[in-house]
Amino acid sequence: MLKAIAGFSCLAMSFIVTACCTTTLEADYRVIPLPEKIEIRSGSDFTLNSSTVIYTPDGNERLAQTAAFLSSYINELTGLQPEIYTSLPDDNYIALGTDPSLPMKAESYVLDITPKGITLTGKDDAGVFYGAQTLRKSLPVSDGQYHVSMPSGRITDSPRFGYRGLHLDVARHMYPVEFIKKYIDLMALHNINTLHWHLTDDQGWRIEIKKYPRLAEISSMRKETLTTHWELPDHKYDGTPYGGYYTQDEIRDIVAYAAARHIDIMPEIDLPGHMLAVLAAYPELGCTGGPYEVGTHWGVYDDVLCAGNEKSYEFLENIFAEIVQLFPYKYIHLGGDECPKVRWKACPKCQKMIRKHHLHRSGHTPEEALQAYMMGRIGDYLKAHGKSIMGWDEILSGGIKNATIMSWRGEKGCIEAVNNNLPAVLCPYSHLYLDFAQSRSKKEPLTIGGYTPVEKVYSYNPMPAEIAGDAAKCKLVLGVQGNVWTEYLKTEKMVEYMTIPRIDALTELQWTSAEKDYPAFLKRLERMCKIYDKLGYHYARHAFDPEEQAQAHAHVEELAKAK
Ligand code: TNX
Repeated sequence: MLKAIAGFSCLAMSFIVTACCTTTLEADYRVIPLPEKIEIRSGSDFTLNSSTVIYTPDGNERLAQTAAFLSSYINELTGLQPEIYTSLPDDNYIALGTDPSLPMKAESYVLDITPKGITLTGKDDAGVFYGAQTLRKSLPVSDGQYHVSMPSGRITDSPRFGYRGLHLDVARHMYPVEFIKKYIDLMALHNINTLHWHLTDDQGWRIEIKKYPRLAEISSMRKETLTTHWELPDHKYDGTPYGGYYTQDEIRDIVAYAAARHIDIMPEIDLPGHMLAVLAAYPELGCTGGPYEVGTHWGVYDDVLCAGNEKSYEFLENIFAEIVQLFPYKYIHLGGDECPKVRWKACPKCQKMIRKHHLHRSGHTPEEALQAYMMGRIGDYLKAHGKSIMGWDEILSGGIKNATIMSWRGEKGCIEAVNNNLPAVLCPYSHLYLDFAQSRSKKEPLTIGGYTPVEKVYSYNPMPAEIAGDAAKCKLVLGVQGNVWTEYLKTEKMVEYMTIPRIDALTELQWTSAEKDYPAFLKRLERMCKIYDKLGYHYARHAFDPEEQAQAHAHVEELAKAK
């Protein structure tokens, strides 16, 4: 008996000790991307504790979803798990709501923090989602369960650009569905709203197309992969077949997963170059008829889709008939990059097509005009299906109309596009190719080359000086994107290592309008890294290494001087 009482009292004691010792840590609203305006009021804080609830109005499914996300975000970091209510309690709440009349841009939000509760008002549902991301990132990170003291005040925030993209190449290397979702989660954490999904290339076709089963059977598999750098002599191959593809069910699942997180997926079917994998399965679509094999090394191949053969157009239209069903986003990316013209020059069918459509009198080289003709025809097909097209900046050279230009070879493409009244997205390889090396150290894993440390990404000014003074032209710059090409990124860990934390600098370019302050950014980044640790993301730490910092800084200064 005595023993039992002792046992009981001991248990009770430890409970009280735990309860009274729940630590309270302080939130910090200076997150990444930095909100537009943070005003702190003096006086008492709001305390996030085990009785805090999230209120979401009954009947709004999108907000209910964000409420569920927010509750799980809070749980991941603090161990607390706020319940979700559809009636507003008197106090200790985080209340979600929208107000379309807020005099702010789409995707904006206001957070009002008082001792009684937090009110998160979005201009729209997406705004509420971004407000929830800000709350999440403002939480301190520690072990075990803890309460959070949230300073009273007001946060007013809107994105600088409407198009905030991150790209992923799954053709050179591919990753399981679970990883694509983890990548989407990473994007959500950074307020990035568009996944540019590069699904096809010379080295692999990664999407099931019911009408053309050989794409999955043949085009998705390569016999081996280059293991050395493509520009160095003495190429070595691993001798191991590599491949795979996403089924249409998997694609639908991923699209829905992204949509729940306010992320659109823009599929890219790269054409008419970078299509060797297709030719391996359907050699009649190439100018020479083959034989062809799926690419095993990186770079640019001369064999491209024959643009003089009506069958190529029929093939593309059939492919896109399935693509438009799978991806609800308004844009389809048609590639258009790096398409050598040697085969077309020697191909009677291509030459005949050029003459038939008077492309030799277009003012462009006949073969460039032929590419523009092909992209234009597919573009018209897509337009008839309610889509708009995007393409790499090469498509400007044949005189394309009605396309959004992705400017990757510097800013020239963007400038030319907006001067011709075409919208553009900036992703110059000089600053926004996240497959480039982040350090010059010999200890780095093999990469494609270049040198793009975090500070360099951060230093990029995402508005070309040539058009900055012209408001109408600036408006045509829809946004900014970071590209993750995966020739050398064999594993999921490598993708994370290359993407994080450069994604943090990227999101500041996309979202934040404030003056740059790299040292302050680094402090905020340190806190983000704690979140990465907790969520199990692998990331690069060069930005915190004094030697790397000095090299990166010198490089950025040099570039600024050279300008
Ligand atoms: C250029 S960017 C390419 C890709 C490569 C990348 C490597 C573009 C439109 N084409 O095919 O993977 O460089 O950085």
